[in-house]
Amino acid sequence: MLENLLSERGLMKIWDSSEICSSDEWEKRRSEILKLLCNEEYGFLPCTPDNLSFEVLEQDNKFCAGKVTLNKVSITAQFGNKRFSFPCWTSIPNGNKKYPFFVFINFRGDIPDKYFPTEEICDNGFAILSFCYEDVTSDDNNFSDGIAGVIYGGKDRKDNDCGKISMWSWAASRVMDYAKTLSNLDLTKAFVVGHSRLGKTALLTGALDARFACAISNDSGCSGAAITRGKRGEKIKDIYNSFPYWFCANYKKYMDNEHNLPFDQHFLLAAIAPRKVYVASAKEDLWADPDSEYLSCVAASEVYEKLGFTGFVHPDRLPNVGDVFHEGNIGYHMRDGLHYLSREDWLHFIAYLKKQFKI
Ligand code: GTR
Repeated sequence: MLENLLSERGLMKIWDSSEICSSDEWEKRRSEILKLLCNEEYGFLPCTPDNLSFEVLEQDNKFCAGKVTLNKVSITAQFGNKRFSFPCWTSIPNGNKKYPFFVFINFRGDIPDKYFPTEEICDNGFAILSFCYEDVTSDDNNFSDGIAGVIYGGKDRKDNDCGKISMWSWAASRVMDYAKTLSNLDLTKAFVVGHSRLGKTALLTGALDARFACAISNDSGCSGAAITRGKRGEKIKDIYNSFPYWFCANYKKYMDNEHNLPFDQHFLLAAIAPRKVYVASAKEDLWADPDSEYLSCVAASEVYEKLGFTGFVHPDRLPNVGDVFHEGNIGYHMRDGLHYLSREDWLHFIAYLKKQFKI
């Protein structure tokens, strides 16, 4: 059944080769895919910093009944004679271990926050490093504030220069740079997470930055996990008209023209392979289109299988509320309710990671 649905939607194969392939061959194909995604959708970051520095600004080592240390840290990037700083918060259990950890791209800087139950995450044996996306650059057409101001400095954006999603993703990788300086984190178990526009950002981060062992997107929808060919709800035209600044200017070529995209969003999921990717949907989030998010997982599975790994383990049907598919390198669940990053979503992410990484 699902094979037919994929071919009705005219989905492209990610990799021509029909046989099991070596990881070197995949890395070559993967870098072509990353170039396509950056050139046509998210844009390239025009420059990289010469130097990074970190400073702990505040510390509370009695957070969560004394079980957790909460630090506020300033991350500073130097670009020639310009500098840019943004705050990040680290919540790390107080035990004597190396903790697996989330890098969480959030809408707000609050700890805890309605989108993340900090204490419960830490009680489950995870640390969490979070930042507020608008501390990096504003969520609007202003390209003169935050990191946007530093990298563009009043210059026009070229058609393949980065939009805001790429900049938020850049910041998530700088948080990972900071994580590398901490002795109580397990760097082999780093997971990037985001919801909605920040779920799109988490997927891009997982694709570009191989230090993340899993990228988790919650309700990321259009230009995130959901395939665009045949998508219901939000389409490229809707998203580009409302949020042109999230993308590079080239993306507008595909408004009402999805079939000419030289890829689809399952390429973004696959670009994370052989590392893991997790897609979470909510039944009533019709603007994101749960079926298209699910079909993207089905289509991305091809790459894991050609590499000789388990891809997406699922029945041959569309998803229902309560489905939890945690067996493969692509994890998935669909919960009841609306567009939201809920406690239930976090508990599924945690269960998947515990199972897959033997935590
Ligand atoms: C919507 C947008 C979606 C989604 C959402 C969000 O307005 O159309 O693609 O990203 O915002 O981030 O909450």
